[in-house]
Amino acid sequence: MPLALLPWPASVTPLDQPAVRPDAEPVFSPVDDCGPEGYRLRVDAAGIRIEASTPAGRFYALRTLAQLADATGAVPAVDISDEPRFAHRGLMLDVARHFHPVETVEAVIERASSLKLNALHLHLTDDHGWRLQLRSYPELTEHGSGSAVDGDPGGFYTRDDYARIVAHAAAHHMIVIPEFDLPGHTHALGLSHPELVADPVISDHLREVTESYGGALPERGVPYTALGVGFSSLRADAEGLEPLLRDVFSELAELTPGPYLHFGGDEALGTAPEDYRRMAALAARLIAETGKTPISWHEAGVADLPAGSIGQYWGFRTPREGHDERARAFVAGGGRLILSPADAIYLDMKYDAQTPLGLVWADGPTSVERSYAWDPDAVIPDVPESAILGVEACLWSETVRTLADIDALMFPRIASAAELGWSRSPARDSFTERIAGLADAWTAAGIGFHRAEGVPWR
Ligand code: TNX
Repeated sequence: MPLALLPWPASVTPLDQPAVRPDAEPVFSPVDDCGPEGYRLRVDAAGIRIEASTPAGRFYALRTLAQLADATGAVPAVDISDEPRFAHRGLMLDVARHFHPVETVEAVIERASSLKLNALHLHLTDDHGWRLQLRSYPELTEHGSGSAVDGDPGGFYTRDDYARIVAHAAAHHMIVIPEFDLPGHTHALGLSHPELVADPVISDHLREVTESYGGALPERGVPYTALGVGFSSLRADAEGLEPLLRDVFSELAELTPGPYLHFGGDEALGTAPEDYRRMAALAARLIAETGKTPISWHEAGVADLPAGSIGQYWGFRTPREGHDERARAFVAGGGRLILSPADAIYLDMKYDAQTPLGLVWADGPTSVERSYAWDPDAVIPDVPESAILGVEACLWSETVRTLADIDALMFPRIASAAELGWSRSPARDSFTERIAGLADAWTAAGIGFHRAEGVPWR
């Protein structure tokens, strides 16, 4: 049986000594050579010793220790030296399609940090809802947060709620990356600011989606509750656009201690290319003026962005339709990439045809095996590893209403993103066995994981 460690550490040496008793307290030593998130952990007859250079490193050592402990709390003798491959190991949660209350987000933070993820990306706005109350424009939530997909109840975070999420994340060594998505995905913004949005663009594709999944076509001024994307757009020529974007991004920057703000930029199918480039460049510039680094989905690589802007790639493991070219534009501009290949780590894809929740557009269902079958280094050709900031799994919430739904789609596949983001040499042969080895701990923590095929569950 391999040790049930996930992600797999940089170096693990089992020691031929008895396990250490459950009540042994770890002894910490600060050192200066473990890096910003690394640690060393030695468990032997002398006890449990941890070395780290930062509180984050010490936190990760304790996460590893928790995974090593058996049901009685005894820990096998082992010598581990560890540090992450990538600085960014993220999880995106969509709170716009369905709203998820603060307690749920806190539970998601605990789950993600147990696998050494360090960033929570909150998709705060979309066609279905504007989910963050702002002092500068309270009407955005007043008119834009009342409903959700399928006409389910909506909701929003107050500034205090958001501060609670940020603090809970920080206590788990995670940053929050908030996203206001534009210029597409802005129907909910138009409910309070009709002068800033164009009429919905009703394409054949939108009609097809509406016919297969149900619901109504989008209508100006009416909350949207169906599953289509790409029909809404901000108006590049609207006079009030720049002042509103300046204010909302400044307020978001004030509320967010982390270094990044995300402005979306995906699937703006209802926006003329020239207008798209203008609005993407505007949003990125306004974010840079707050002192934060802009992140956007890879489409925005066509725009003129501030140097160092980060691109988030959501194309497939083998890029199609020039998605990799958009991504490379960020690297050419001195920025880096976050990899979220949709056919591997979009957690909202079904596991197989029988999965009750989830979608299938990313090349059909995503098995556990497929979620793990890729290498961050190999996705975008002609990009050096130094240009990859990290890996991020995305959980869109069209079909996701509760923490139980989140658990069922997130676990076990989040383990793939966690390992590929952390481990320089993923232990591929033992991956599914290590997942099975964590099942009892997940159950004890109340995590309703999916007993997915391909994992040797006991
Ligand atoms: C694509 S890929 C989206 C979202 C949807 C998701 C559903 C990308 C950046 N955007 O708008 O919610 O698919 O899987």
